[in-house]
Amino acid sequence: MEQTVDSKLMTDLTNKYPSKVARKRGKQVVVNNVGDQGLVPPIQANVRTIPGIITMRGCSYAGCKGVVLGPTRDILQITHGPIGCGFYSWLTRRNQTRPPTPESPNYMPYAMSTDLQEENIIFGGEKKLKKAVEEAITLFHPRAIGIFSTCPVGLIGDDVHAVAREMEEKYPDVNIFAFSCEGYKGVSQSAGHHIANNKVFTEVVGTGDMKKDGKLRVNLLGEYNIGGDAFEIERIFEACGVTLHATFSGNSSYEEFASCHNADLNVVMCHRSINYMAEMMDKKYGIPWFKVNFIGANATSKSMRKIVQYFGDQEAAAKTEAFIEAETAEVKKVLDAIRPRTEGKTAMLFVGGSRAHHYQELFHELGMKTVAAGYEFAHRDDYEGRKVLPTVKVDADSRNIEELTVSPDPARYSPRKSAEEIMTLNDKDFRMGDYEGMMPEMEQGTLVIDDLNHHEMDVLLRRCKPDVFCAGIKEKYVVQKYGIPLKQLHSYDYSGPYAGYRGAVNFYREIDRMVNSKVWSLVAPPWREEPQLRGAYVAG
Ligand code: CFM
Repeated sequence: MEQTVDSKLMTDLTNKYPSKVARKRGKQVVVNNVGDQGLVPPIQANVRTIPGIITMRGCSYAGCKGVVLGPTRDILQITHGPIGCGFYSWLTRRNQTRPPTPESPNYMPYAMSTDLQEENIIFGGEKKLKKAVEEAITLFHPRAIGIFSTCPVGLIGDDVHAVAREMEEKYPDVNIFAFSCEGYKGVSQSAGHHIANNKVFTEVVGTGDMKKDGKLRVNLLGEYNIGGDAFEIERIFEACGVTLHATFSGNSSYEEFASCHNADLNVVMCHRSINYMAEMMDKKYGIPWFKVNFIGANATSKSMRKIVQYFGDQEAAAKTEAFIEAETAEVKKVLDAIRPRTEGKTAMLFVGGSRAHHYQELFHELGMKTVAAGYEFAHRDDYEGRKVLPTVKVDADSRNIEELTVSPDPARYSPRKSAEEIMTLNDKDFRMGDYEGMMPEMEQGTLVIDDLNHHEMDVLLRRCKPDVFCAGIKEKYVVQKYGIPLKQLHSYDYSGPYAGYRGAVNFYREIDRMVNSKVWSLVAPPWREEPQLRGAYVAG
């Protein structure tokens, strides 16, 4: 494929649109150019999708219930809404969990919903919600219940928070809280992340007192155990002598959330979905954070080294080095065999709000070039780095989501590192409380597109013919009909893990199979023969 983005491609992407739409989309399509201090061209992000365009995005309910809270096993989650919302958020994301004992509560295999009907839309659904809460308590005796609002709940005005309060008064042993995460609340699922962070922070964090053993206690933020990623990361932490106190929220429990203020460091994997929590915990408890990435063998080693160096613990540092040496030797064996077959091939990644960046590491290890990438719903800081935060425009849609004012906890605020210690760490390139974004790490002249849509994807595939396209289930079969393999980077195509060392090996093997299979050249898309589908409508 042509490596440089020619101006013709840039025009082709938007020339089918009415001029106003083309102008708007033009601000979300950028040719990368990394200047001094990682400065990159601005990209428009986190704005409404233009009506009529087929976006890849999801909704606020999905971001709150599905993404942030979904992977927690013992907060009983009730979807207040029509059955479809609950059904389609029922484990389709492939987040896994492993309860400590077979008797430990695990509500994840269930889809609990109030199943709102027309009658409830007309006369209100609060009574039904109360009944659902009572039924859930009688059946499961949970410690906590989360209620999640869907679009119609907001439209008819059910007060889910009043219901939560009333039910908590009746059942004081159960922590009951509700999320106003109606699907339409923001421009994408990103709004749901923020709503989830706020509620978990005010209703759960700091309410427990469990403290796990170990000298190096860390919370892992923004890791959701898709395809078993968290299990691999847990294996690595343990081998390096690091205690994983709480994960938000892969393989997590309510008690871990409630007592996460007892850890001494927060590391952030998915910046987009959970940066709010990291910032709020720093302000309230004095726990600093930095960005990590466990996608890619090199990135995993780098992240583990940073974690043990933060604590300055010699014993853990030695353990970590020995572990990294042994693991990377295993990874190298596989990579050496595969890389000659993948070297020089091209990839495009259009996923969510962090994976389009993280997975470039794995392609880099395979010697493949990421020629185009973009997020569905990330904000400018995820593209350009947090340094642009002061210049990010706050529009009406963002203002809709509450920004909590957080101050130091009078009893429990205790800065884990002094200002001087933070400075020393930053001198060693720790970038405390920072994220440099995706674009500064991408090559010059590569293409970055925010909120890619179906039409633009079509143009990219026809014009550039990448060796592999990474996106989700909505894109998968269209791309494959073009004769281009698609790797699902949301659900991992029934596979995984891809995190850590073992995950990297899984990924290398699968990409090798995909980009070297002859089967794709045999695919004849239906539209090659018949570009327009014809049908007849018979009335009566
Ligand atoms: Fe974070 Fe995620 Fe992602 Fe995300 Fe998601 Fe996901 Fe994703 Mo799908 S939290 S932003 S809202 S890394 S569900 S585990 S794969 S779009 S790139």
